[in-house]
Amino acid sequence: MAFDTARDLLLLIDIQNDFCPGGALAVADGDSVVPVANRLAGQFEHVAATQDWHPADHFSFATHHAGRAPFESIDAPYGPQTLWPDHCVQGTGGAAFHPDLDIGRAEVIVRKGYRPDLDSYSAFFENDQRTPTGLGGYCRERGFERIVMAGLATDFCVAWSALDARRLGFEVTVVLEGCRAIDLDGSLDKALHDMRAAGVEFDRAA
Ligand code: VGL
Ligand code: ZN
Repeated sequence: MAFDTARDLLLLIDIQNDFCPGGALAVADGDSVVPVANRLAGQFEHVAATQDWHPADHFSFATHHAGRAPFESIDAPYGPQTLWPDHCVQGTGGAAFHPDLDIGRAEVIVRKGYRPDLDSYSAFFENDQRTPTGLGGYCRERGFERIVMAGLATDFCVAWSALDARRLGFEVTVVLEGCRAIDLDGSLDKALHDMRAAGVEFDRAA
């Protein structure tokens, strides 16, 4: 991958214990993104990260909805919402970054999904697609033009972040070897298709 260290931001998405093997919403092979993320972090001048950060009893948890099971979909006021096992509860070990993730040089860490009644996959907008997290403004003010992404999960938080970043006018490169998917009912194929259609580029870590 060719870098422009001044205008590129590496954004590491949700590389947290609950999305890794043994976690509450484990993504198959999720921890294999850690060495790739660390290699990338060593190459970029500017690094940022996101952290899924839910209150207990969050709206996206199946346990919040009587009679519902994880991975079912419901109609939320803001559109369809997949229900998940309880995960990434604020301050718990599951919400912590993977212990081997080299996050020390992150210049900003954006937490998302903290509103009790609204989920947030994307690093830029919550799932109503209108409530900003502030990262878009941060990136603009910092003068970043391209956002390079890796993390978990390819078909949810990475894809939604990539699509929103394109919508905001940033160039986006996703490093797929540094991503792993949940892949629910074809969600990975759809995410890859949507990202390609939106002009997201794909590259390998060096
Ligand atoms: C994510 C489902 C629920 C993700 C977060 O990081 O992709 N997926 N919360
Ligand atoms: Zn979540």
